[in-house]
Amino acid sequence: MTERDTLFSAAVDDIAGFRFDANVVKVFPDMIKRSVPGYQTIIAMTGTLAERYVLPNSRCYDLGCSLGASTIAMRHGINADGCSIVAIDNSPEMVARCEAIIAADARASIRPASDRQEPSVQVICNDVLDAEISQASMVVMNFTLQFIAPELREDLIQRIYQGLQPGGIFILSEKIAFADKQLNTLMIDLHHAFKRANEYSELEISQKRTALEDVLLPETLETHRHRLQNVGFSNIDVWFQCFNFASLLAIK
Ligand code: GEK
Repeated sequence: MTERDTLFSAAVDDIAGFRFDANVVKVFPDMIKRSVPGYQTIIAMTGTLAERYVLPNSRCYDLGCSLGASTIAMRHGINADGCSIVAIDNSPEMVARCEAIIAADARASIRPASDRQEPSVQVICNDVLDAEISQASMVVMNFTLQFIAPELREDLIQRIYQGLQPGGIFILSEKIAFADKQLNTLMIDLHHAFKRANEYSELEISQKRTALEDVLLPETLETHRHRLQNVGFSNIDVWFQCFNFASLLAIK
């Protein structure tokens, strides 16, 4: 059972930088659904893309897996045999809960013996910057690059590229910024309207914004595109966008 996110509903004197701790884990599914426009669509389509792109005997990666929503979508979508999914997050509290959710999902979705082999799932507590990525046909990084120091991002994307097999797919979902100031303000306002419509108060919206200020560092779509091109991806485009949230796909 997921709890309702009320983490910032009361006034906080000293808003510390946002951390993915036990309190966040408890409310995470509610928080992300009510905060990220299109989250459920992006997760569902991750499964559809897995069905199309994941090759037999390859690995899939969910980088910054949180509670494993993308991992479960991939696991359900994959049709190829002999695949494994590696889900990585550096929050021990997230990883512990993710393991329990993945185990419950496995029990609930046992298929008849004649069906395709169920992909195995390994949940690892690690920094994505230290993760080894190899033999991959699909790498998903949904709303995680935004938390990595900008100067370390290209190196990580380079390693993802190197770890993918030719024809493999990389899904990168992020909160984005806009170079045009007026558009940037408009998109932030529209996002706040989305949060208000999902019953977050003005206080919750403003305190969360402060908590994320130096922690979540969005970049423009142009910056993301250039970085993906620089490391070698050949086919790159946005497949989903709502306000200042977007998902890109890049094919090796
Ligand atoms: C979803 N993808 O539900 N290494 C590993 N994990 C990290 C790092 C890092 N350096 N930095 C942050 N994280 C998920 C949602 S949430 C997005 C991803 C959000 C982890 C962090 O612990 C958290 O679980 C996740 O990245 C970001 O589709 O809450 O906005």
